[in-house]
Amino acid sequence: MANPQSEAHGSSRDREIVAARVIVTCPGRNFVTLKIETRSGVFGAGDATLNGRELAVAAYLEHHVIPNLIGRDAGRIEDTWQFFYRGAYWRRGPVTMTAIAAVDVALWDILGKMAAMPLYRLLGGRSRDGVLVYGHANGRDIEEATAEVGRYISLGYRAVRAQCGVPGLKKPYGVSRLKDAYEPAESELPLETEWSTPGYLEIVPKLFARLRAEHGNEVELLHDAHHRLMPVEAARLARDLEPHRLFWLEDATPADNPDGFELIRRHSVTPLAVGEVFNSIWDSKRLIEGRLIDFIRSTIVHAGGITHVRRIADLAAMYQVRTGFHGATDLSPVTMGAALHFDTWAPNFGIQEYMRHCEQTDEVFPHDYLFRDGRLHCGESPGHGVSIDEKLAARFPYSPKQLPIARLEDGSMWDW
Ligand code: EZ4
Ligand code: CO
Repeated sequence: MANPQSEAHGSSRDREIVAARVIVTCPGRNFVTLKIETRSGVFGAGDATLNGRELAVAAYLEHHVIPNLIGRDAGRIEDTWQFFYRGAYWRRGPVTMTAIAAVDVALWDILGKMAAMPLYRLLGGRSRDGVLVYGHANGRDIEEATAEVGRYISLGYRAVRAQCGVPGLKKPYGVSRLKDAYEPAESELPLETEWSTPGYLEIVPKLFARLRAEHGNEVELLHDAHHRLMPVEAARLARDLEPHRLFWLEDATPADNPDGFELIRRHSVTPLAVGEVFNSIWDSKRLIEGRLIDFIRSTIVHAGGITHVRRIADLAAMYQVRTGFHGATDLSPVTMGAALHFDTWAPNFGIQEYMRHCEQTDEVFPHDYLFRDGRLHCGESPGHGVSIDEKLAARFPYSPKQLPIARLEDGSMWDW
């Protein structure tokens, strides 16, 4: 039995999980949230959103996770993580690891509230004053993308990801129909887009030459190739981009086979980032240990929560690889809140992606983080500082949406 004297913030009876529920809502886009409640009435929230596959995670949580949560001690975060990871027998995979992440983040949130401390303090305290973020500047052509980068700079951003359309392609990746609201999952069945690598390899170096000429060298510039290149093509792009000093080139080639990154490395010193689709430390082990990347993007919601991503960050730190968490709008404000606390602590933090959510989303998920001078700042409220307004959430029913797919001109399926 635990010594009651050491239980300054509640006994194990107070910490007992008495209820947990899944909330699916669509305030501008779909989100899945897990809310856990203890006997003492403390609530914790965890994001469980897997873009385009939301209901698979919701069902996993409802049928296979929640029955196991009831009656457990909310303070046993590590044991609960191990229970759902080892105990399922079927390890890893995006659905399982997103469900585990939702539980883990909700439990860290509860721990923070019980300890009356913001999450970053539980992790070990502040390593920096604010979290460098990058925004998304998209344009149909070089002109438009250049103007968009300028708009971000004038909003105070110090780092901007730039994407532009490829001449001859109808619907290139990353180009929004509405400014500020780039939402790739826009139709019930996947939108079919087309892809052609030669035109892309031609235009991207021109875009960055123009951006440097127009906006100078101070702003950090990033680019996302979205897993569309063969390793040798990625090597060429990385080399062509060297004069423009990118902060990183993201997802240059699919990382299913990490050997591809060795080829890129051999030819270029453009920094490389990968991992937004990873869900486990095992996805990045060879890339990190082989020093084949500079930034690891696996993020809290899709890679097992704070408990697991901390292990990834610690492994990365040993090889001077820094973090650069995925932060698109399909990651809910709950993930953004948790990520900002993590970023505030992590000694090897690099940068945080930040696509602003729409107003409706912000209203459904009240939060205390804020943007100032190119950085995001986590709040000081206990836990991760993000909650869900369930009444408001109920007004936005789930709306099935899938991510687009890409095909080559001859109809072959390609990586979107
Ligand atoms: O396409 O989040 O770097 N950000 C990205 C995103 C992803 C979406 C997928 O759900 O690549 O825009
Ligand atoms: Co990306």
